Amino acid sequence: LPPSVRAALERHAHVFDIIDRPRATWPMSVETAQALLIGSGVKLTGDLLDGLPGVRLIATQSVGYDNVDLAELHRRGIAFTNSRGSLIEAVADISYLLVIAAMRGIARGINWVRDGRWLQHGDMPFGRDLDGATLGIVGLGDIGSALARRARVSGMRVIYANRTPRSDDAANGNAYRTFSALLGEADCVVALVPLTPQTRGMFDAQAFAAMKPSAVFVNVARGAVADTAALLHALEAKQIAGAALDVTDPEPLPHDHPLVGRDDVLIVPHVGSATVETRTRMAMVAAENVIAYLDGKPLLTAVEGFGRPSE
Ligand code: 8YV
Repeated sequence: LPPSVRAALERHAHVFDIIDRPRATWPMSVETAQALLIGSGVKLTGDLLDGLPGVRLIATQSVGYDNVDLAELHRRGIAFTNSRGSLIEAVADISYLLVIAAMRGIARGINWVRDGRWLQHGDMPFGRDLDGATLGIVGLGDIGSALARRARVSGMRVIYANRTPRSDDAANGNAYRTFSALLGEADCVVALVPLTPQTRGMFDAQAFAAMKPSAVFVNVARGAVADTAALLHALEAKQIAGAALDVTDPEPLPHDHPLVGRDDVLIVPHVGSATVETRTRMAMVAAENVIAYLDGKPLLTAVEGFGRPSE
């Protein structure tokens, strides 16, 4: 936790760190803990909660919560909040960066300089214009809308696939498509869906085969919404022209993984929200939820269906 956030929490509560510490070394008093603050790297299972019988609220300093066993929380009547709203612009910036990088072949450019191909061969193969190209966003929520705004500045046309079309299309200029229509039409496909049983592996061999061979794939959602082996195959078979990934499956991705170092893949290590300002804000939203809970006040950002039992 950033020191300012920890200090805010300590004004209201006793704070214990249990992360990465074996259960046997947790302080006895942790059994009386009323709230648990986590990040998306913590696998939250019933087993973990068994050691924290007093916890009535869990606050995650993340938007995604595929790491949390919601059924277990529901069964135990535990309230649950995320940090939505606190990272939209930072993640949209990284998404935009990866869209540009994928379309312009920036991974190849970095390798071209580093391994001497610039000296040896001169120009590298050309990339593609964003201006006039079609951006396909799969999962158009707050982050996707912020990415769409940025993409339009570069002259891109924006189409999107959601479970249901949005009512603000006319105002924003985004056009709804089915998932399969989007795959066949977009020059750049961006994954922005949460990881759920329905979205796990939705970018599979069939999805990549449906994309244009000139199109690129960007993932800023969760690595597991794409089938990693299918992505690698699609790149090797030149079914798609490239990829740029902020998230991978697995994470961390080993440095000798076949996706690493390729000319047609740029990978950054899950840094979408990783700025000083945004990470502090995300932690503060989680802390403010904890404080609201302890003070008996309404939670700020309860996940739907997981408010205080009284709400
Ligand atoms: C962070 C994220 O990596 O919010 C999310 O869902 O994936 C990222 O912002 C992480 O969650 C920090 O805990």
